[in-house]
Amino acid sequence: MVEKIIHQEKTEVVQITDTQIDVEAGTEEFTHPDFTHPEFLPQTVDYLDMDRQYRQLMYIHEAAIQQITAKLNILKGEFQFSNDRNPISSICSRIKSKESIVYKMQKKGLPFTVSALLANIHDIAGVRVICPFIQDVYYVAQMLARQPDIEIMEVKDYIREPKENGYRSLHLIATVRVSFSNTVEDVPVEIQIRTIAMDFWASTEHQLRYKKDREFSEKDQKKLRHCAELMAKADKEIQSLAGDFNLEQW
Ligand code: 0O2
Repeated sequence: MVEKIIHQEKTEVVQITDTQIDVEAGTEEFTHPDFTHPEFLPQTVDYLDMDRQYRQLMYIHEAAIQQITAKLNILKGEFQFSNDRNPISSICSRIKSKESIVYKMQKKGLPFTVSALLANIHDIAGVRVICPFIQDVYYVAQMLARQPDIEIMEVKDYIREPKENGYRSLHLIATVRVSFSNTVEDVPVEIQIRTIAMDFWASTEHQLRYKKDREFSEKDQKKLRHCAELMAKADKEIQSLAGDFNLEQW
C-alpha cells in the first residue's frame, strides 16, 4: 500500500510503502542549499583549512542533527505513552570527522574546497536509528517523510539489496529545515535506520575494518558475510514471531 508519495522539485519521486521505499531519481545532481551565502560564510578563500569557515559549516550540520534528533525523540516519547511497544529502540548521531571527510573527498577525486564538499558530501551530519523489527525500520522512515520540514532526497535500501560484504541498513539522505538568526536553511542529513541485529553486525564489522594492523582476507570476508546472513535470518524469524504474538505493527 502506498502510504505517501513525495513529489520533489523536478527530478525525483519517492514512494514510501509499508515494506519498501522506492526512488526514481532523475539525472540532475543533488543541489545543496547555499551555505556560502555571505550571511553565513565569509567567502575569503575557498579552502577547507579556513578554520572559521569549517567550524561554521560543522555548526550548521550540528544544528540539523539536533533538529532531526529532537523530532525522533518526540516520536519515541509519543509511542512510550500511547502504544504497547516502541518502533524506536535508540537514536545516536555523529558529525563526520575531518579525517573521514578528507578521505572521502580524496576517494572521489574532489578538490578540497567548500563548494566541492557541499555539492558532493551529504553525510557530514549523520543520525542512526535502531529499531526492534525490520518493519519498524520502514515505519520510522515513513514517519520522518511525513514531517513537513523534512524532505527525503535519496533512499538507499541496503536491506532489500545488501552490500556485497553483507551490510544491511536503510539510508535516507534528507534535508531538514533549520532556522538561524537571519536565514532558514534546508540542511542535508544522512539517516541510517536499521534493526538491532543489523546494527550488531555493522558496529562490529566497523571495528574490525578499522583495525589497522590486519587486512581482511577472503576467508574473513566470507565469515563476515555468513554472520550477516545469520543476522538477516534472525531478523526474519523475530519478525514472524512478532506476527504470531500479534505484536503491534504499523
Ligand atoms: P563514517 O565513519 O560513518 O563517516 P556516497 O555517500 O553515496 O558517495 P558512501 O559514503 O559509500 O557513498 O555511501 P553509503 O554506502 O550510503 O555509506 C555511507 C555510510 O554507511 C558509511 O559512512 C558507514 O557509516 C555506513 N556503511 C556503508 N557501508 C558499510 C559497511 O560495509 N559496513 C559498515 N559498518 N558501515 C557501512 P562512512 O563514510 O564509510 O563512515
